[in-house]
Amino acid sequence: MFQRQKVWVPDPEHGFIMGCIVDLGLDECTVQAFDRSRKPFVCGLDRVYPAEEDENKEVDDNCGLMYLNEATLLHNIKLRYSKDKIYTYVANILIAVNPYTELKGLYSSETIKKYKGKSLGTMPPHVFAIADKAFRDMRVLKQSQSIIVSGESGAGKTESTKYLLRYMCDHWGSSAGPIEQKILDANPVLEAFGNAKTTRNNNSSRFGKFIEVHFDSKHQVVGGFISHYLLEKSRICMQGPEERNYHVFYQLCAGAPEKLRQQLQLTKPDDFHYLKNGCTQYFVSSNSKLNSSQLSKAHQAKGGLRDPMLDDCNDFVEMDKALTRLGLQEQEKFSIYSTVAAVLHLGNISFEENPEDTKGGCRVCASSEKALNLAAGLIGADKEELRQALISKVMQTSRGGLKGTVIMVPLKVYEANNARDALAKALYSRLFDYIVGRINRSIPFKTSSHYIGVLDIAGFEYFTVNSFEQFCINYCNEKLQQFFNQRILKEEQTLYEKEGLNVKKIEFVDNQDCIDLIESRGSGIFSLLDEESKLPKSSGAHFTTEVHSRLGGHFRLALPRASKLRDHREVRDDEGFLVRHFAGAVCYHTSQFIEKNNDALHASLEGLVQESQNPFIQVLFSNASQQKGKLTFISVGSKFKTQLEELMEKLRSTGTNFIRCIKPNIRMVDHQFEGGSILSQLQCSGMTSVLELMQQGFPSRAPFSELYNMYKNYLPPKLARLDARMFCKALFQALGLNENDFRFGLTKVFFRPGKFAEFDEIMKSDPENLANLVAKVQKWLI
Ligand code: AD9
Ligand code: MG
Repeated sequence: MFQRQKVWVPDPEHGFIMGCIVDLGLDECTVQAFDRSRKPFVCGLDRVYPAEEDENKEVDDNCGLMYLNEATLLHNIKLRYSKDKIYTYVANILIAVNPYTELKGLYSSETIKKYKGKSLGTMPPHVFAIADKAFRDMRVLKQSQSIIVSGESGAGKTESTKYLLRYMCDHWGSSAGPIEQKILDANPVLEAFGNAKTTRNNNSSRFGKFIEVHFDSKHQVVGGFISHYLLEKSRICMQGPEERNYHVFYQLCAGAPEKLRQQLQLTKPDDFHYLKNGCTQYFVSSNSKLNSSQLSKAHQAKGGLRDPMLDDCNDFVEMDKALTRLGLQEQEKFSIYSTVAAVLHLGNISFEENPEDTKGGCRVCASSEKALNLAAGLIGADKEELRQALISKVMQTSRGGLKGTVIMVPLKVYEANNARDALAKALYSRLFDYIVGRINRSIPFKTSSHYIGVLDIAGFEYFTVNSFEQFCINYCNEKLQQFFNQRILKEEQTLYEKEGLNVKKIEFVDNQDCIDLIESRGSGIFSLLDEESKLPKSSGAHFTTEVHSRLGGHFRLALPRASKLRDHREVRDDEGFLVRHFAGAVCYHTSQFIEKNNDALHASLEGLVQESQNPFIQVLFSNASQQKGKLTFISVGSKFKTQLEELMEKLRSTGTNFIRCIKPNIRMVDHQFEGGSILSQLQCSGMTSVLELMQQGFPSRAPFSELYNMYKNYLPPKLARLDARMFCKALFQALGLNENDFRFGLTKVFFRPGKFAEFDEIMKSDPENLANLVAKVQKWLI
């Protein structure tokens, strides 16, 4: 069937290249690429796709292509991207390619106005069109809506989310009223505390969020609510090469007023252990609104590096103003900044072996006394108590099942380092929780009728070494993928069947088995991890062995292959496991799973912060119920599982819209399209699996009654008296619409992608046409 026809064949670099088939076998073929420098090569027939006749034709909606497959999808996105058209639909799903450059007018107020109230497909694809659809669906269907934004790091999720919120907030509110402003102000604050420069994204969100904008019955914004997920805690104490800690640390060092910096004893990032492992540069652009002395100080410290996207001085000012607008007084802001400073000073406490201690204990280095003093002061603890809490832990001896006396166990240097880092992480992550909570309290919350929620959460991840963080995020993506499947595929199919549309049944791989492997109560990986964590002598190796012995037969689980886990060393089976995710197999390195899964501080530290003289620190730790001397375990995995279940419940109860963000290249530059990696992103986001159904399906639909109500006023009363179904049939017949473009179900008309919009245009456009139409309908009825 393909002979001499233009086809797309797989290519690791470009995704697909164009060629023609020169020899055809049973399930293989020989292809000659149009690029004649390449020799003919053999390729499996199942990976060869027909190409469009006109290879320069690009369409707003991929469903408008003659051949809808992953190769034409990729090519269409590429053609459009080359013309700065970064948005493309696949039916109602929006694909957004990060332009890495400002596209003129793309998000202007004029553009916002143009999208107001327009059906999806009547205007070029845009995030605004999705926001508008969500809003209209909320109004018409009287149902809350959600917009799920996904993609890999740097793909543009957070930027898209900001545009969606802006559209919702300054679009319908009384021109960015006070509530809308607060919702928008949340962002610079969340980014300061939860974003960091990584090698993949200079402004990478290291947490997930679901932002709800609430509306009243008159569709005015009346409130907002933010839920956050999984702040990356390891970054607080350690960053990879070329990466930074959370922005706020540098913002404070660079942009805080002199007085505040002195009070908190903040100097340049290089002076702090927690900042100097990665990259310590300040980022200051020359257009900063700082006075000259601040600027010159910041410039001295920043080294030669400039980044137009990051400006720590100015960002501090913006973040501080946003906190003020959110209603925080000077004292509360001071408490927040003090906690940030406490983390930095805490990080500067180092330990050394104590030669006087026969049990191998350690002591605080003499050079760290100042840091110890500062940290204790900021935490509101006694310096000596902090010292004791860091270099020893309290334990209860038990004899014959009876609780014995409380004893102090000295810690080794590495244990004291861990204790210090655990305290720093606890302080910072609780501060982050506090800030989100505080933002929520500051956004008013009158009775709301419905909401639109935007989910900005990391997509599927696989690195050279994958740990607990990737395990959690990939688990989350399995759940979201299942939801995507259910919404787009299952529901479509069920509906087609119900409506008797006779559309071929499409199979898709359900990933419930993978989800069960991870989350099943009692036997899932999370449960095994919690079980292990509660053992007196838990270990990563024992946990991994348990996973393999108890879940060994599971199709989705395998032993890691040595080469996959680490590059240069043989790896033992007890160091990890492999999960076959929907988007590919990932090896997890389990050595830190136990530690990362535990949110509890050891008892002496917990006691220290709970009894802090600083009321703010007390508030941060007020919900921790801990008995003195008892080592508890707070499971990060279980908490995330519960949070995720709540999120899924919300998503299930809303109407959903999907935005798939794509990162065009790893260099983070404009106008560079790396086909191979983009194709893999499309596969990971489940886009390619959705194509087959879309191609055959009818994604737009409208109940007869809805069509009737929409158009009855356009036609004479005689016709308007017809029953809704009859009315629609007459209308379609008279219009002479192509039967391939629509189908009549039992209750609805189903349209091929884009056809509903076309139909609507015909109906509403020119009156002369309509008069002809009426005549035709009448004729058809006689
Ligand atoms: V991460 O998972 O949080 O690491 P995101 O959120 O997917 O990631 P982000 O939105 O932060 O990526 O985008 C990365 C960078 O791309 C931004 O800082 C901008 O410099 C750039 N970007 C993204 N979207 C746009 C856009 N629509 N127009 C211009 C953009 N630049
Ligand atoms: Mg982000």
